[in-house]
Amino acid sequence: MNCPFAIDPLVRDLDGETSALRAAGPLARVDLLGVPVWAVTGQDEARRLLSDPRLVKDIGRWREWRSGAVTREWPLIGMVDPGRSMFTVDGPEHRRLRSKTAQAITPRRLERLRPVIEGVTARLLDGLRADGPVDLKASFAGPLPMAVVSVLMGVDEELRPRQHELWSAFFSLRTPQDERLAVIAELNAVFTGMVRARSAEPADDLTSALLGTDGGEPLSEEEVVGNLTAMVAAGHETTVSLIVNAVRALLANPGLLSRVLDGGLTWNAVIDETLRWDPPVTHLLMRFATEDIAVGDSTVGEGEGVVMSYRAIGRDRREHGSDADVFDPARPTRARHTAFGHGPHICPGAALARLEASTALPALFERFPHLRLAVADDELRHSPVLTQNELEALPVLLRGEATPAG
Ligand code: PLO
Repeated sequence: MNCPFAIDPLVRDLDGETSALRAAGPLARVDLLGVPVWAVTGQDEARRLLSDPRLVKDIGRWREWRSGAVTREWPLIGMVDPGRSMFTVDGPEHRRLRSKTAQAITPRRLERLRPVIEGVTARLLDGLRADGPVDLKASFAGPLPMAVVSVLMGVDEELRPRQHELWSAFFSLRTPQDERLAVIAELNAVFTGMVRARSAEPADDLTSALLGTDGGEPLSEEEVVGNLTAMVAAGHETTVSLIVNAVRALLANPGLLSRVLDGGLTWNAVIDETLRWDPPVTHLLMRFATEDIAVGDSTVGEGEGVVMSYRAIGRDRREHGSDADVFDPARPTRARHTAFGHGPHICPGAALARLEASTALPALFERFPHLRLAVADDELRHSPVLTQNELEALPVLLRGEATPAG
């Protein structure tokens, strides 16, 4: 306990770290860039804690924040103190901030976005050059979710390329902290500008709907900016990895891939198993205990911080059996993951993420059935992003061969 396990900000050995965390127990004491916190690695414990109202998002409850041990200089501060939005409040306030967004992205409402997703997918596939290696992350999995969430929220086309740069600087732990604080300020300025434009002239997008007065007490400008920022961050950063990680898992398991292509395994099974085995979110920051909470043999003390270590949670052997480290879309427990969270804050965009992945993946393999990795699987590297499970790149050969095919 004096020398807790340190999470590596450069993510040099994610599988090793996931195993070590799981071995440390369902509640592990870890060092998060110099700050001690609890990492939840057990499925059952995660479900219990995520529906426990004594665990809240308000950073004002954090002992390390109150004591001044954590300040704006801490590299992860943008994840835990990002201002007011549905991501940072609980209880009735949370319901008020979240309801309009959640209602706007129900499966039925999403049908309106399906043609957008199909169109962007087809356009990106058309743009892939089949001769030589292609980075599927940069050229396919990356642009799709950003385009979709931009249409949903109404982010102008011209703003999108800069958004990619800003978010990757925001998440990367190689970004110097003064630069990250400047990035956060720029994002805030961009989204505040967008919200003011929509409030002067509403459009047919969710940002305008969030400004609307129908249904309950209206949201303040800060709240709409917060929700918009949260949606864009969550909507693109995570879905990119869902697609990339699923493609990677299939390319490493050609036998499974053929079963999927023959219809013996569904794409939904692949998507769930990817969410369990290699989820887009490695660690979700952070919740704070408003009083002592006993969990099994441990007690989360009042004021202590709790991180949900979703990648370790998905590998819980009590939930998924002794072969939990194996990628197997046919496993009966594949959907018993909490990669979208659990309880009041459960991902409001889950159905959208699933719709994007279940459109992009079959379309990709239909167009390029001989797709394969251009490097060995163990040469793939993670980005220096502690919270998101993100590969640096996914180099592939679209036609399965090194030389241009005829
Ligand atoms: C990103 C910075 C924003 O200012 C606030 C914000 C809200 C939602 C967060 C997002 C940040 C980071 C990525 C998160 C997202 C919710 C879901 C997504 C954590 C902190 C996940 C699961 O990765």
